[in-house]
Amino acid sequence: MDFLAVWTLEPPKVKIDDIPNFWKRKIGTAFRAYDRNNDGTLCYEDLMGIGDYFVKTGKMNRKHADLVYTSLKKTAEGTADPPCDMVTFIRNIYANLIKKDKEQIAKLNLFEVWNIWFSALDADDDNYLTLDEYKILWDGFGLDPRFADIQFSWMDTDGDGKVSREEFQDAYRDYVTNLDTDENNINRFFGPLIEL
Ligand SMILES: [Ca+2]
Ligand SMILES: [Ca+2]
Repeated sequence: MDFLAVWTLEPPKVKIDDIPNFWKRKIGTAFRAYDRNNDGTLCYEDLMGIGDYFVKTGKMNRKHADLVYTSLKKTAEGTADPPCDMVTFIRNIYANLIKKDKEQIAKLNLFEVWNIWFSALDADDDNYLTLDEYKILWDGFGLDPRFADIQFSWMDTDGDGKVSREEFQDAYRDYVTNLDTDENNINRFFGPLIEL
């Protein structure tokens, strides 16, 4: 299961206005990246459309492209029907993240998806992402390429010029679970933040 799929769990009640704005922008930005056809709702076709792009552009061999589909299908688990709008998406993720039993959330293995993504992007299978390997993700999600290297450097916490599996997953975990409202938090896992 993907962290973002927690929106499908029965959420405790929470008002959208009570959610920190900075965090809302982060999750809204993730929503926008997944909403491939840009119609304001997230559905199964959006997710598969992302997978198709990776295959179509020929930037991945079959084995790695299959990993992309595996990952996207996990994100889609339970999210295909009905299509989800952005506000529902943000509110339900927040409600489940903040209010639900932490142990229950921990059991869901919510970061597995980005472990698979890492394998998909690691073209030479050396267990590290170079900037070029990483840029495939930005291209596939249609993110502004000008900021890819900034995010890459931010994730490379040990400064060895490569992003390890741990560094990659830590960046995702921080992005979705860090409620810090400090605008200086520059983790941009899904590209520049949208305004809400
Ligand atoms: Ca590599
Ligand atoms: Ca590194």
